[in-house]
Amino acid sequence: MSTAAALLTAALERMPAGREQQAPPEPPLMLSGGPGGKDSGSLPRFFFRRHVETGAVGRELARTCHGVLRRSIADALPSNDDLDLLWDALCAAAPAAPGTDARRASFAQFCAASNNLGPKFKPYFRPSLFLCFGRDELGRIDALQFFNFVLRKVSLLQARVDLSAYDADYDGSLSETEMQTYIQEMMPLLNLRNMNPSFTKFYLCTAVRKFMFFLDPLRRGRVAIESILLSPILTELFELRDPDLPRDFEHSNWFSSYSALRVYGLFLNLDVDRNGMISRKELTKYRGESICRVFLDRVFQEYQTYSGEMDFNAFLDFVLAMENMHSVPSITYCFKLLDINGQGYLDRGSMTIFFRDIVARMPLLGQDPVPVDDVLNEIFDMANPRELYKVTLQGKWLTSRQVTAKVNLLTIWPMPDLTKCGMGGTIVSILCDYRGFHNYELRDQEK
Ligand SMILES: [Ca+2]
Ligand SMILES: [Ca+2]
Repeated sequence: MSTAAALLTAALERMPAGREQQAPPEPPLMLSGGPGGKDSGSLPRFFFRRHVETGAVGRELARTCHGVLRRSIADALPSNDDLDLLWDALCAAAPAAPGTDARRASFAQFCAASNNLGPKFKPYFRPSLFLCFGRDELGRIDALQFFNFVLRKVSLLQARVDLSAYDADYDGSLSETEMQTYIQEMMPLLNLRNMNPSFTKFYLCTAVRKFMFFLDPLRRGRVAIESILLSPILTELFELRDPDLPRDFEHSNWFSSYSALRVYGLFLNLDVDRNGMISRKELTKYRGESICRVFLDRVFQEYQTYSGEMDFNAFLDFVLAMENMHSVPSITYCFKLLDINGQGYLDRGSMTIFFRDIVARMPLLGQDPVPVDDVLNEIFDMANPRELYKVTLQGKWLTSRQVTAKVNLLTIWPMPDLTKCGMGGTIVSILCDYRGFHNYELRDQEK
């Protein structure tokens, strides 16, 4: 044995058993400019599990603290009488211009109005807030605009406090059941004409579904309170607190008794065998059989069914998608159905499958069939996809290879097509609904 071989053998013998199996420790992944700073030397932590109180004492403490916080915020809010005082103070400080109702307040008048008001209005009379409003050449703001701002903010804060009372686990969001309880307790305040108490269960399903369909796109079963407050859906519900709501408004308001009974009537009319579910065959009759048959097949393939049949909740999702075709949640709902091969985009092949069904129906309705390719070319023109003949929904993620190649992010991500082109609803309705295509043709001819 040579000297080198002997040294190597001796070294191996001195090594602890199993040492040769261990891989050398990997150096930490270095990030420059990460949240941990230049010297953090490792990936920052992005997820922190929420601490949930499991003990009886801890739960009671959390409940009490939450209640105290809500009460303190509610007590600090101006009441209706306080808001009347605010308007009186603004009128006294900023008299109306001769011959008009317009009231404009300078900063000095703005401050003078606050002198006669209590501490509840202190947050609204900050100089920084005054500067947020548009000012005329004399530096004055519109008193009515300021008053409406305070009114809106107080109303939102009150709604925030009210909604928080139903957030049983204090996570800032409401589940479907919590939303149902909120609306059920609000029902006596709503203008619900001709509502039979036995219909309450179906009314609550119908009302809550609209919140979930529009504000829970990932179908997590809960909606953030902040999203509820910022959405026009809550305003639509609050409209029904007006006892003199005009009939026209009732017809267009999803939460009215008229609308809820209309949708429930649709469900009952379609449910021919009266088993409380809608089968694929029964859904054919929806909207005068104008929905493309392949599209209806896809609804039963992609969305939850029970033994191949649709329950009332699934039917509500379908109706909301069909009746709000130009909204992003509806386009997203339909895109999943139209993307028949699960490719993440619509191409000529997948669109042809749906549109051919629409064309086949034209002679039955006394119309000449249109060339499929011509309409598909119009659709591609409307969507104007970044990648030729591939209409995506709202974006395309980079592959790791593209990141490594340091491609220009702005040129390939995101790739908004259907939801950003402004014609997504029209495109989807052309492909899935004969009436949608017919309306598009009529509009085209009127131009
Ligand atoms: Ca919650
Ligand atoms: Ca049925």
